[in-house]
Amino acid sequence: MTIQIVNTTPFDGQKPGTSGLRKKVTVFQQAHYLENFVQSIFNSLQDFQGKTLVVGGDGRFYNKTAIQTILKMAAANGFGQVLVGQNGILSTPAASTIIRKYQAFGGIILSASHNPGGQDGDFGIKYNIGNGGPAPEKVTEAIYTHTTEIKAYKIVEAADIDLSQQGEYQLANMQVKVIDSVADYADLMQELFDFEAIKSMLDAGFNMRFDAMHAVTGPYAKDILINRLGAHPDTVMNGEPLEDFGKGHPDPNQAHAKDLIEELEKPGMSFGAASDGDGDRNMIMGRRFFVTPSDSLAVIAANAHLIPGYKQGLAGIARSMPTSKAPDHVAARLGIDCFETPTGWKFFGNLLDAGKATLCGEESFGTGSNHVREKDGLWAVLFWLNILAVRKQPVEMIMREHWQTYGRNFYSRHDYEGVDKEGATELMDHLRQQFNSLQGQTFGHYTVNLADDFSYNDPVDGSCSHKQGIRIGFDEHEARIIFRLSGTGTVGATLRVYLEKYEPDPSKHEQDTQQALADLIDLAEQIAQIKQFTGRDKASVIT
Ligand code: VG1
Ligand code: CO
Repeated sequence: MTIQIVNTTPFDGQKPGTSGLRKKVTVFQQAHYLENFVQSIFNSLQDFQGKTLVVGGDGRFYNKTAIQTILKMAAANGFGQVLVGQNGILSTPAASTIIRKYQAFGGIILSASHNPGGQDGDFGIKYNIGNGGPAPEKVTEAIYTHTTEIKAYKIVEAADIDLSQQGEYQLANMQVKVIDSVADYADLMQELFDFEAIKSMLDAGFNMRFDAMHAVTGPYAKDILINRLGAHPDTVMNGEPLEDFGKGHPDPNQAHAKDLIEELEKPGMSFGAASDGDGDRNMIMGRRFFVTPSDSLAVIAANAHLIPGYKQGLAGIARSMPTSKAPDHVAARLGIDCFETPTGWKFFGNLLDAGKATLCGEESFGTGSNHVREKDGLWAVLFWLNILAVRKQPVEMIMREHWQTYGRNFYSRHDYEGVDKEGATELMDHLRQQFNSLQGQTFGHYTVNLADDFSYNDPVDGSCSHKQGIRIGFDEHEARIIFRLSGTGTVGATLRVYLEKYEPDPSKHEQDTQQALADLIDLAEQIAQIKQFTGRDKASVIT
């Protein structure tokens, strides 16, 4: 097989965002577009000759085409072996598991996560390093620099590999191993959780639903929940991965997981959960009861001692800055650190590697631990099932008891999707101009004690990341409003407004979240002038 050197010129805008490079499928379909980015990944790496790369994706449209190209380019660039999931399928946490288990050099994950898929949808690609986690900023910046300078890429001329069968194939000097997409991941879950206890609970008639949203977790959920734990076959909904996710929006939240919410209305249902396109997000629900992701992290931390894989205790917790401070209250009781990082899982890697944190979480339906280096949807579901099996209480009761013990952090995120980029940037600048004047200012019941751009100094490698979200903090109720622009969208800009207020008094825990936050919601408008800058008078999605 001959190695071809193909001349190319740079594309603008191949800059990885919060989680890899995400663009419309039609953008990726341009000649050389994917190849340029993949070659730029390889150009930014050193000493990978003869080593192993893991490749897989969430099964969305263009996944299979992209994988064939990546295999041929990996062979031409000198990798020794590629482990690829059968049919090109690997959930993000499964890819992380496999990179770690087989001590691969790194991995390439093809996904645009919760963004819609299909011919007119989104596609994405991201590189994970040898610890199994997303490449840190210094690597993504190096990749980006290479994309601006690229002149040629290397690819072998060869027939496509049959990904539908497990087995070993030769591609030039490289071996391609098509592996079971599920087994390694499911085995790891079985090591961490008390499958016997969960199985007994299910056998005793515990009724649950898991909505895979026609995305990658279908085969994982079927193997773990139905085959290994003996749940009823109806437990997994929308379990067939489809290239366009059945035209749905595989984002596990109350706005998009409508099928699940409807199903949970049926009599006898105790638990519901959903995951996103690539299987790293989770939504947890009890009977007519939604668990806010920040609260979920707090409950997981407070109950970790009940779970086999975590009973030795937690080294620390880490949460992204806009995530609520509910986990901080648990950390304080446990006498452990709670780290605050910028948005994006790549910032947790160092803390996990250094043994400073055991659990991590983001308000965006992301929860995980040191078992891998990605957030992990099914892991969170199993964690909850294990807690329920031990505590034998409904989800709602566990949550209410938690609030009684730690206080309640009322929390909500308001997204203004697809707004004009210029207006959104002006809104952020307008906020920055107010930093000095806001300080000490009183609005109704609230006095501002913090107005800044969040910067993060990584305590492990000393790297600094600036402008990671605008924080407005208040004296009262540990209240905060945070403003950020999304780094995962592909159309215009998305403004995220995060609202939080702490309520220690149990007699006030029954309030509706939006009502409890109503004064802060008004204040966000008053300070940021959202309507004026975006032309929108209400959020597109509220979670
Ligand atoms: C969003 C979330 C962030 C998450 C990221 C990737 O980023 O807010 O918490 O880490 O998506 O998740 P942004 O920049 O759009 O706010 V996933 O499941 O899309 O890989
Ligand atoms: Co995801």
